[in-house]
Amino acid sequence: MATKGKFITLEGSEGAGKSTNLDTLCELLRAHDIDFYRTREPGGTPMAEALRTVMLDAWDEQVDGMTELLLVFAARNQHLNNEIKPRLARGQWVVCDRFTDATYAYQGVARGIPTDYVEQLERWVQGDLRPDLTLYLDLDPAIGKQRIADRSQDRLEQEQLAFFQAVRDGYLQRAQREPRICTIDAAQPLADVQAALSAEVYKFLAAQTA
Ligand code: Z5A
Repeated sequence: MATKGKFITLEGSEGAGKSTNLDTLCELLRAHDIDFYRTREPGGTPMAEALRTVMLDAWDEQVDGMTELLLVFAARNQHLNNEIKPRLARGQWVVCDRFTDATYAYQGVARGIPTDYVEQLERWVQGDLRPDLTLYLDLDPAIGKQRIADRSQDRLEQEQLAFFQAVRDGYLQRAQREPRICTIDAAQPLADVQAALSAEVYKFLAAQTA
């Protein structure tokens, strides 16, 4: 396998089945004897997890989109320096539940923060580090909302349908621009979603050994 670890991210709007399909992805990597580390954003270190709580909690005041943007990049900086970069450097793979494509979709398109601001912070915090592969689970947000209707919802999950439609538009725009993003139809039955995800991962693994 490669000497530098690979960085794989999973994205999708709420109810798309990220948690379920992350398990599938991890099983596939395990079956290929790949040493990997599973983590998530915002979060992934004690301090970044604390920032996640601040970001997702309900507050008795308006939360500005720029505040969200700065919180996610503060958490990301901590996560990158303390966990992600050292692991990749020593050859371990990293599987991350959401990363900067989420920032473009949620804070950029859905909150209306200029893309240029997201790009500047991305350059500043990440340098040239980008995921090697991103699996995006695409789903009509109306279906996603139904799937998670019976669970308690954080501040972002309480947003209206129009917000999640904008999130989806944001992800689809990213997928058009970035060849590393594989879009998977998450409205299919779970077994079909898992098969589609597995096919993309096999293609990626084959390319590493070619
Ligand atoms: N956020 C941000 O704003 N900016 C950023 O830069 C970053 C994040 C990095 C936390 O994310 C929030 O942070 C998120 C974006 C924001 N807020 N929102 N909204 P998170 O990833 O922790 O939150 P989540 O979206 O709620 O994740 P989740 O729970 O892992 O995702 P899920 O897609 O809902 O997954 P699930 O639990 O696997 O699936 C939901 C249900 O659907 C469950 O009952 C499954 O059994 C069912 N399911 C799954 N697949 C299927 C299929 N194919 N058919 C039928 N039913 C299915």
